[in-house]
Amino acid sequence: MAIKDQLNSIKEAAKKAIKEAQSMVELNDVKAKFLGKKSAFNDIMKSMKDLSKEERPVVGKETNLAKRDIQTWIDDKRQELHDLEVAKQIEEETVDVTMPGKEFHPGTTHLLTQITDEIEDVFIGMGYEVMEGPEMEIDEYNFEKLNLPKDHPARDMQDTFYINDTVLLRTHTSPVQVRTMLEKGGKEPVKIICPGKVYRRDEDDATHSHQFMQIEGLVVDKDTTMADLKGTLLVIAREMFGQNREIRLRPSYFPFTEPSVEVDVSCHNCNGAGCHICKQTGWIEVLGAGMVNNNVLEASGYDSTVYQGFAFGVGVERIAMLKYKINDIRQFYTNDLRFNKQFKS
Ligand code: FA5
Repeated sequence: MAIKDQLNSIKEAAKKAIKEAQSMVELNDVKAKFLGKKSAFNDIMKSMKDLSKEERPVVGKETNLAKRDIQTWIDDKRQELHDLEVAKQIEEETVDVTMPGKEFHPGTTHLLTQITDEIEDVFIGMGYEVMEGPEMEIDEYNFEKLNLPKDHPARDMQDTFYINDTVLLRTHTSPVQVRTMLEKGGKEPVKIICPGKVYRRDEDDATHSHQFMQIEGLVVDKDTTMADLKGTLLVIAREMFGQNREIRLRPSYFPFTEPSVEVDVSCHNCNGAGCHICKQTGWIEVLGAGMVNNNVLEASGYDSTVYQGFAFGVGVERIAMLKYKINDIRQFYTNDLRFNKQFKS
């Protein structure tokens, strides 16, 4: 067969094979077969030596043109296969906007954490430091240095989980106040709030839990008066229950404060007119407070002839229950999502 015919038949075979290739892999095989080292073109090139001087450049040129044509067809086919693949991928990845969407349930902070954060923010704004301490505490800090020596009858006010004779689960966050005063060495002023979990051997019921949260505050300085305490309590009451609230102080007793007061806030539900929440009195008892007892100042290294202080303590659950009309404290601790989800932060 003349070389020209041979070239034509190679081209025809290549054209057919390229057309039939279904994938890149098959196309690469076709390329190897027709343009690779062992292709029919190589045989033609080898037989060039038998050609005349005049024929050689002609055949060489024809061979190169044939190879170039095949390469062009392969390139075109490659593009075609690539386009097909992209089209298929787009088809497969098409979003069906009529399909029902997936629901996401982002978490939220617990209501008790939200209230703690809100109160912390108010106090940080007034220059207070937020202090924390251990939940497992020593008797000395939880009671003794707070003017509650062993066998003091007022210990009955806080029924306690003892771990041994000297270690207990703290019954209030007041030991953090003791720790802070001791750390300051009786010299520097103190202005702190202490949020945290506390424990008491109370029977669980609608208003009592064996574990609950408190926030206590302590200010110690050289000119601290009951008027400062009252002003601070009014700020807290208004931040928690609305700017129209008023407070009243009633005499009370805490071993660690003298004088001591119970703090009532005018009812946020009826504005003081009387309703079921305030038991028709117009007032709700919210906080315990007082001027720091001299014995407490002295036990924590402060000279009570130079320094005075005030302190207050509040139950976080109680605030949440009043604010959101929650009637059972156990709701906070059962992790019922239907309850928790109502309080999105
Ligand atoms: C105290 O714990 C004092 N340390 C607070 C204090 C600090 C007074 C500084 C004066 C100066 P009391 O025992 O009243 O006080 O508790 C404070 C609050 O904790 C209560 O008003 C109540 O809201 C909450 N509380 C007490 N016991 C429970 C309980 N078992 N479950 C839920 N909340 C409780």
